[in-house]
Amino acid sequence: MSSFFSRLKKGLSRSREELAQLLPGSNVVSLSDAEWADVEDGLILADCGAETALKLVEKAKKSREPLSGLKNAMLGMFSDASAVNQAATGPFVLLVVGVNGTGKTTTIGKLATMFRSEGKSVVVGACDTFRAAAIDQLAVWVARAGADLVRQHDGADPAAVAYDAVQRGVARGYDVVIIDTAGRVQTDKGLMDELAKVRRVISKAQDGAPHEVWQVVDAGTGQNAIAQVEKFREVAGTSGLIVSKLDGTGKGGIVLQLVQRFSLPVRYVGVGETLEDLMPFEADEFIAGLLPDMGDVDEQSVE
Ligand SMILES: Nc1nc2c(ncn2[C@@H]2O[C@H](COP(=O)(O)OP(=O)(O)O)[C@@H](O)[C@H]2O)c(=O)[nH]1
Ligand SMILES: [Mg+2]
Repeated sequence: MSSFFSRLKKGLSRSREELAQLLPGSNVVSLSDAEWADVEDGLILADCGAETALKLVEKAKKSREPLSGLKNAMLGMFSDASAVNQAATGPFVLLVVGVNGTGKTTTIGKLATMFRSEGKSVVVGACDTFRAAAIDQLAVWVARAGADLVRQHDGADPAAVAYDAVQRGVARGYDVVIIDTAGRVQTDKGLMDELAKVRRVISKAQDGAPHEVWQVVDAGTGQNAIAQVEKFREVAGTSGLIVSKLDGTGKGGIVLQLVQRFSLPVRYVGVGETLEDLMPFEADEFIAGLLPDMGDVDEQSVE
């Protein structure tokens, strides 16, 4: 078992243990309606949301075996992830967006590290210009990753910094440009307009950019994550999700709910605070972390 997977599994342990109480192993061929209702409640407690929980249970009920039925119902919610959109020419430009504190800057450090380990050159634009501390925090991550930074003074226009960063990426032949942005609540119209402007300006600096817009969602946010993705997708054109802090939530059903609602690919998950704690999202690994395996179930029934 990879250490990443074990951290994910540990992070999701609360949901898994609760669901293990409700889902018997392969020796049981059916659950009563009351038992399925308990499973549905368990899924809601795991952050799946009422609508997704109902859909999962309706599908799983048709299966001959409850646990594998639920597993397959979950897998069915993930469409085959489309490939990441690539740049036709020039650098791959990635805009990273999301609410305050979700983990954008940390995730950018992790992504820059990953791209560097693939031998790619990376420049990062510090467009969270509200606080000097935010720029300094990003500078530390970027230096550790071995990437370069484009910054201006604090208070500078974020769109101007984004433009500079993409232009630098094009002019100097970088492979990847990543744009960090200030966190913003999706209901703040002024800041959301500013984000739309950042996006527009990026497209002026390079045709076809940004190639991807990844929204970082904190797994611990609960139901508000839905409203966040809805609004950011509308304003910034979110094209993929990164779910951070899956090491700490104890839950994780929010991932299923987001995927079911928005059909957006989950590209990566964050499982810790260091540069290495980012893993590509794999639906089957994730589900294996969320649901009890036969071993867990058997342990339960032995007790
Ligand atoms: N446990 C855990 N903490 C994380 C993860 N990603 C980010 N954080 C922490 O979340 C906090 C906010 O992160 P930051 O990158 O500054 O968020 P931003 O405001 O979206 O840029 C920091 O304390 C990070 O260390 C993660 O995957 N797991
Ligand atoms: Mg930040």
